[in-house]
Amino acid sequence: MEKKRLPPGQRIAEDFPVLHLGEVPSFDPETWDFFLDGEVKSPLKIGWEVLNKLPRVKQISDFHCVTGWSRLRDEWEGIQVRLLLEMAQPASEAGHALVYAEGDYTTSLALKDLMDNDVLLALQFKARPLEPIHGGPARLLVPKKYAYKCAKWVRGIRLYKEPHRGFWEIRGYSDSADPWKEERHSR
Ligand SMILES: Nc1nc2c(c(=O)[nH]1)N[C@H]1C(S)=C(S)[C@@H](COP(=O)(O)O)O[C@H]1N2
Ligand SMILES: [Mo]
Repeated sequence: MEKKRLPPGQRIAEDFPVLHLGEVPSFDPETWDFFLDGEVKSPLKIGWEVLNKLPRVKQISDFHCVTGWSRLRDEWEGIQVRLLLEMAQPASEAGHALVYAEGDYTTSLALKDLMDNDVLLALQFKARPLEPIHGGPARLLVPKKYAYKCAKWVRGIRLYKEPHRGFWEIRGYSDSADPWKEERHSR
């Protein structure tokens, strides 16, 4: 039964592995902000307090790391990225995005993929604030892609006319990253 939820070449992780480069960044709610800019009509920069007043959704989602482990049916809560995009109003020429995290981590997504209802700026995991090691205070959740798209410690999104590759996408990992098609490496 669970097999139907498990993409090819993946195994279920009993724990929640912690996987990232560099240090866990510190979080100061006074200075933290989130931007949405580039090819938008109304660039956005919002602080932690304002972000927390936005409506949230809860969802059950799966999480697939390209190295082969998956977590199934976790409860996540956050703000739909779609809502943030609608606030910023993408320009008609905008088709691509880079998601920027603390440090040098970025990940690339097509704008249409970011508009999916299940793409969240996730703030809670299993009804508790997201732990710093898992990307707290805010990480991207893109359930339909390998988890290198789920940038931890997200600080903003920039829209572009042309595609731009993110950190792992430059280093040989697939830009489309569909676990059901095993799009692990770029070709
Ligand atoms: N900022 C940042 N986000 C990141 C990474 C990273 O190195 N830095 N690694 C990615 C990868 S490859 C995976 S599998 C997941 C792991 O998330 P977890 O540590 O919460 O399991 O985070 C993704 N997001
Ligand atoms: Mo990963």
